[in-house]
Amino acid sequence: MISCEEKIKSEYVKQVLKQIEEKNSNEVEFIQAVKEVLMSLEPVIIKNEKKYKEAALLERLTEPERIISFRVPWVDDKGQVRVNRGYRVQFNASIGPYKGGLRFHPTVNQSIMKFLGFEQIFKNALTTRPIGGGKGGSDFDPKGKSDMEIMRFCQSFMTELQKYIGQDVDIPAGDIGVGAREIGFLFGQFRKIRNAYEAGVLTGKGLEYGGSLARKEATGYGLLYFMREMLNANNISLNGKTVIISGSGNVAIYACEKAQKLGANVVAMSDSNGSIYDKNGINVDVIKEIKEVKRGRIKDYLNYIPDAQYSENDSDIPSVYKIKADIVLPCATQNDINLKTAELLVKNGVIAVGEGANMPCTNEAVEYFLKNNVLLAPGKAANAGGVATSALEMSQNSMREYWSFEDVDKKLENIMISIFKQCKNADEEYNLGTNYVAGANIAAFEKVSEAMISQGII
Ligand code: NDP
Ligand code: 2IT
Repeated sequence: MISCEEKIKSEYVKQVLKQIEEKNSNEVEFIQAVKEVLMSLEPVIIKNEKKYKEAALLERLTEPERIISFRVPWVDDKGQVRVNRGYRVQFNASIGPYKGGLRFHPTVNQSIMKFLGFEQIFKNALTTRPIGGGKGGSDFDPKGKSDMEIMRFCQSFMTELQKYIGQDVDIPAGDIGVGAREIGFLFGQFRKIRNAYEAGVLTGKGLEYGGSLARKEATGYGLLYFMREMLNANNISLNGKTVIISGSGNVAIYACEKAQKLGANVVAMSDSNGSIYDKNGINVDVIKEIKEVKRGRIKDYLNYIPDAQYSENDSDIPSVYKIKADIVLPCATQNDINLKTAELLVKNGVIAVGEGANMPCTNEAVEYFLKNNVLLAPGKAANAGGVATSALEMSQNSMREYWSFEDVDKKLENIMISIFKQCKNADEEYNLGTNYVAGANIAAFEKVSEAMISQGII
């Protein structure tokens, strides 16, 4: 296979990529995300190379406006003092205040934060809402911690973070390891320190104190609305298709629920240990009970449905991807599908892949899917329903209103339809050959680059 760099035609893109690799040499995920975007932007960049180069647009786009890194000390249940590292990457606020989730996972580092913040700029631009790109989190591992430990950690994390956020400045939300429980503790601490009820400072809040109906469901539901649009545009129906989903967290659960509502048969889900296969279709209420209530492992599914099968991960191909399916929805974490896994999925006849997670496919896997005519719904577009509904939560907070589930869900569906149209239009305009990955990047870039140029060199 030709290496990615050899295909680059624009001298400007080549030069910027080289600089980024030199300056951030240990940030593997960040370099991966930037490479994927810049390479797919070539048709637009070549057209306007002089203008972008004079404005150092790509250099500015790939350098965060600000990175905050801080100490998070907390006391565990045994009275022992622990220290974690917290981050907030405020990447780009040209079209609205920084907006993006917080991830609590032991793998969190600056490279992961920067790749997520970078992708968020483009995703947020596609939502049609006025939100810029940011991301944050910590290398704190919530697994096995008591509620009191989680609370103390969140309070310490917010004691520092609150200096840098606000409803018109930067609005965090959830991501891996951060759900309603954590957002509640974070909001409580913010409110106490600031002595103000600034509801719009966080999204994904509980319904009792400013949260929005359908935010919990939004990323998974949105993924399926996008998938349905993409399949329909290619004369394929979702109805009756076999689906496998990696992950069993917030995104995976509501992707499963909506896929089933739209007539698909979801036969497998997973966590980081292994996967379950249920030929009769996954019972999503059981998954909710295991993951949302008991915070257990996917293996526990067998306690409820003994006929199902569990497979531990035992190779570099996660076991869930060994199950044959028409549609694959990676909803766990980055780089879950490498080239070897992509080859297996294609061999098994996959028609479409929908990225519920951020960057779940390596660049080689993306290229392989596209070459083999697999319809690929890129995360920046397909999982944008979560942040889009966060923006709807912010609107309700500003208006001091609550909208019904049906109202929010309908708005979400319309946003996802509009996002698919943006990807499709760019694909057609630039003759990309059914490449919604490049389509999404180009559509988002056109908006962000214009905003940045209009606002001068800042
Ligand atoms: P959750 O914490 O609710 O669930 C994460 C799931 O992914 C769990 O099943 C977890 O398994 C699995 N997982 C996490 N890390 C790994 C890993 N290193 N290897 C294997 N499996 C792993 O997170 P979300 O559902 O919120 O997020 C899932 C993905 O979706 C992430 O990529 C996130 O960035 C993205 N996303 C989330 C949005 C949201 O609104 N929440 C919006 C848009 C994108 P285990 O329990 O074993 O760790
Ligand atoms: O990756 C994402 O888009 C999210 N984790 C959701 C961010 C948000 O602000 O709702």
